[in-house]
Amino acid sequence: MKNFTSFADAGDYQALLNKALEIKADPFGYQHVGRNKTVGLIFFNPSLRTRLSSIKAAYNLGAQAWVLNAGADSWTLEMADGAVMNGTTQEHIKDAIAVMSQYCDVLGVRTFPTLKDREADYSEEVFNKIMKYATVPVISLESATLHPLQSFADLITVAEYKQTERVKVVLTWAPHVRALPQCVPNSFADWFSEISWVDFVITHPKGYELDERFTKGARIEYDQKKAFEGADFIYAKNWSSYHDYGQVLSQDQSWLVDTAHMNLTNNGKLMHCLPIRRNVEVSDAVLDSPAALIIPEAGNRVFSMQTVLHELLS
Ligand code: SN0
Repeated sequence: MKNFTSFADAGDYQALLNKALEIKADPFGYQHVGRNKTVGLIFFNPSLRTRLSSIKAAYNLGAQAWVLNAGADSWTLEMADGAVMNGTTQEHIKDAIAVMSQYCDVLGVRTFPTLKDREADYSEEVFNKIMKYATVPVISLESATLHPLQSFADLITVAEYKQTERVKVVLTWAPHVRALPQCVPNSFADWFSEISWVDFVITHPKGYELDERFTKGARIEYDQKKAFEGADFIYAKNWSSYHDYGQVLSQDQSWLVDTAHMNLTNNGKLMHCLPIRRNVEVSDAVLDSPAALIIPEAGNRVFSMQTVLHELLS
């Protein structure tokens, strides 16, 4: 592994998953790998789980971590190549990232989509610029289009809770009050469409089709109730439209995942990456039931990060 930005970087996913389960069973057993190493983390957007689980992962591995909130804590960064910097931006991203690379052995980066310019977002303009200027391995802490550490944590969670050899995993669109990125569902599809022991189904209202580069021919079922039948895992998430880029096309409350929905499943578990708008995306009754895996799922963010750090620092 050279960088970690998508499923493709995971290589042999089953081997990586086994490594994560090994590390989880003995979280402090690999501290020789992180000894005298520094993990840098730069955030261009808010974070709770990613920030804290990354610090905890570094700590478990015997490494140190620092965090920079770009913009808020640093100089205002210029992104445009060749800019005449006589305006409000104070430091060019090329200098900032090259300097930060001097202060760490691996750099985690969070960027977000504009949700306005699909071309800029889906070419990962900002993230790729950072990759170009970094001189240490880069980990995506969520880019404009993907969130691979979340998907890897989701894979760990499904592997831990599955009761049968093969499982049916359903990614369902859920309502929301704002326009959200497609990163989490793109990434979930990028990973779960590839897992040999998963029957993967995506369900959403018409118009919410994701980029086929990530869904890779996965089954789409527009009837949510039909999709839920026999499911072992329900992964709820809102996203804005990819085709009608960044638009909210529906707020249909019948898509809210409630107990009646869960009763259609095979005693299915409910997953969500968090943060969740309770009683908008999923009902309290489901989120507070034994079917909900949201807390252990968030806990696994430590082990997806720790495993990736282990691979990049070994
Ligand atoms: C992020 C998203 O990409 O959907 C979380 C990613 C881990 N969620 C939000 O931005 C939610 C914001 C809100 O207003 O609820």
